[in-house]
Amino acid sequence: MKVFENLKSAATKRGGAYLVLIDPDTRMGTELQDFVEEVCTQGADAILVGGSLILDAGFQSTIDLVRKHSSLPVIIFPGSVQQLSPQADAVLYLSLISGRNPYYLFGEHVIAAPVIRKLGIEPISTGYMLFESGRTTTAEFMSNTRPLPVSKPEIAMAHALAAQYMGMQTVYLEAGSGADRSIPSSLVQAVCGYIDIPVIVGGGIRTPDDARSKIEAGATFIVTGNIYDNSDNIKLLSEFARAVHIKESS
Ligand code: 1GP
Repeated sequence: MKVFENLKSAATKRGGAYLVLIDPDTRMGTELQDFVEEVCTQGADAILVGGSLILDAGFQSTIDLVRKHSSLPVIIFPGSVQQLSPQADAVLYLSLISGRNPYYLFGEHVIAAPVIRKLGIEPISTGYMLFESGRTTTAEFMSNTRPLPVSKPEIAMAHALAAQYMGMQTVYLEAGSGADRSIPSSLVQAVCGYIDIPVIVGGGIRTPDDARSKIEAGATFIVTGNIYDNSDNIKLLSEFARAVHIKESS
C-alpha cells in the first residue's frame, strides 16, 4: 500500500509528478502498447486508466495491456464501479465532492470497497472537484451534478478544506477531459495555499507551459489525457514531464 506515498515522494523530489491518463476508448493493440512504452520512457511518473464513459467496454483488456507494458504504477481513474481490476496498483477512490449527488458522494464507494479489498489494490481517497470550463463535460453530464464556479475561489477552497478535514488523501481539481479552458492557475494557487494535502490538477491542459504554471501555483500532480489522442503530440511527452518536474529543470 505504498503507491501514493511513493508518488508523493517522487513529486517532492522532482517538484511535481506527471500522470498520463489513458482512456480505454482511444487506443488498443499495438498502438496502445507503443504509447505505454513511450509514456514510461519519456519521464511520466504514473499511468492513469479510465474515463467517465467507456464506449467500447474495453476497460479490462486495456488495463491488462497497460500493466503488461508499463514499468510505472498503474492507477485506475474510475468512471464507475465496473472499472476495477487486480492488474492495477491503485485506484483513485473518488468522491465527487463538488456535487450533491449522494450516489457519487458515498454510494458507489460502498459497492466498490469490498471489491477493492478483495482485489488487493490500494485505494487513494480523493475529493474530486469538477469545475465549470466553458461547456458541459462528460463527467458533469454523467454524474448529473453542477460544477463549481471558477470565479469563486472561496467556494473551491472550502470544498477542498472539507475534503482534508474528512481525511481524504488528495483533492483533484478537474476541468473535465478536453475542456476548453484548464483550471486557472490563480484558483490552483488559492486552493493549494489553503490546504495541506496534495492537489491534482487536470482537464484541458494542452501545453507544457500551462502544466508548469499549475505546478508553480502549488499543484503536486498534473494529469493530461486528451492531448495525446493526436499521435503527433506524443513527442510532447518529455516536454510535459520536464515542465512538471520543476526541481529538475536547469
Ligand atoms: C480528465 O483531467 C483529465 O479527467 C485529463 O483531461 O483529457 O483534457 O487532458 P484532458
